[in-house]
Amino acid sequence: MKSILVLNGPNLNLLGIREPEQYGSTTLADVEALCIEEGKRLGIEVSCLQSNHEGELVEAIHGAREGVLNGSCLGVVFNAGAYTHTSIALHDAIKGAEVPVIEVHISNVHARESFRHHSYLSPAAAGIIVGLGVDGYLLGINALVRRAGK
Ligand code: CA2
Repeated sequence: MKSILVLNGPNLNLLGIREPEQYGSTTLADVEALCIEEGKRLGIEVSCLQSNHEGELVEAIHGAREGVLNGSCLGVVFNAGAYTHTSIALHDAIKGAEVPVIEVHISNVHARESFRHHSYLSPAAAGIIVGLGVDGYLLGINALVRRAGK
């Protein structure tokens, strides 16, 4: 069975617990369960990881490389949180590992503070989904599946 990694960055463990007006009331555990369910529907094994540490996120991207190279992994659905706007290390990891990444943001970052308008990840991403709430993760999973079928 093919696999997809759903990767979440800093503070996304607070999803559904704080700032529901910005990010909704769905918790990270809910999001992960929805992603696993969507994977089952599509015949894909979805694994999920959240980390508040940049280096762990870099290593998770590196870890997906082997599966992508041998065809068992379709890629990564990645919400890097605030590291989106700061991390050259994550840009380099995505480029270096040659892993297809769908960048996801729950909120419409372009309708928010200007410091959220720039993403270091977008130039390295296979695609970007912004502002569609937690549905963005499910759309990202579907995008990786459809992309692999081309
Ligand atoms: O909209 C998104 O998905 C973001 O990636 C979320 C990040 C933010 O820094 C990006 O600019 C956009 C923040 C994730 C933190 O999530 C929280 C959830 C509840 C309470 C506090 C933070």
